[in-house]
Amino acid sequence: MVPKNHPRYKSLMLREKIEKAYKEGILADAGMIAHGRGEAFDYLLGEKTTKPAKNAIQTAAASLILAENPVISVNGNTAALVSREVVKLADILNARIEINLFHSTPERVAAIEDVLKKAGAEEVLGTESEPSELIEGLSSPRANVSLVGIYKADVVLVPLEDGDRTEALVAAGKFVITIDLNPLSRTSKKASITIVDNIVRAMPVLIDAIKHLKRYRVEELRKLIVNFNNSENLEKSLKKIIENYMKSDVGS
Ligand code: PTJ
Repeated sequence: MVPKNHPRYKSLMLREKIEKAYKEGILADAGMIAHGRGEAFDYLLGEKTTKPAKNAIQTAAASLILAENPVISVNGNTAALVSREVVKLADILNARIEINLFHSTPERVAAIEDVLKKAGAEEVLGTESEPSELIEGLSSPRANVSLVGIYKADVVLVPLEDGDRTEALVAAGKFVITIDLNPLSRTSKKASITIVDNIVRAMPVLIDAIKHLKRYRVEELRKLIVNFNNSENLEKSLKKIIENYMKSDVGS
């Protein structure tokens, strides 16, 4: 049990969640490593939602509101950390939730479906019980997507993604939003919008932004999207890391 006054309480609690999810068969083995890499970047970001992240979140919210067929793609780490928020987000957007795994096994798909259903999801796509299609240019099991989910989607939220799939989704004409703590990753560079933040902080902010921006006119939302430049915004995230490092303003 981590004492509440521990300086790294929040981070250690996330580790506990990740460990538990691993033992429950939700997380891939590599999910632990991916989490560790995320922790390192989060440390350098000062474990805060930065200004560029907030900017990306606003734009992501606008894109998701304007989407005709928004889909939230869920992997092991996402299910382990933010299953309730995924369901909340899907509810307010009327979006579909789809499980899509890199290290896919029927057991993991079932365990993740169970977590999402327990979090309140009524429908979970990406299970073996519905028709699937192939996204071109991918050799991993991630190429298999639901016909009524990612295949048909215009906007896809794919947190903690790998570069190949982001690239393939963009090539398939999708508007791809990712959440990735690493501003240097291929996913971050290839996505239409990259939120460089910890998924546990970004999701509640994204949900609030959607609630707020839903009142805006379509033209105002479009303007937010047109004015956003992902490469420039990524550079700002990277600068934040460098600034923190130079000031030794991180760490506890
Ligand atoms: O559940 P599966 O089988 O689909 O596998 C999922 C993982 C995450 C193992 C797989 O997609 C993978 O190997 O991903 P990568 O290539 O390691 O990329 C994961 C990215 O997520 C890295 O750039 C990490 O920095 C980032 N990351 C890790 N934890 C978080 C995060 N970003 C936001 N919030 C986090 N909590």
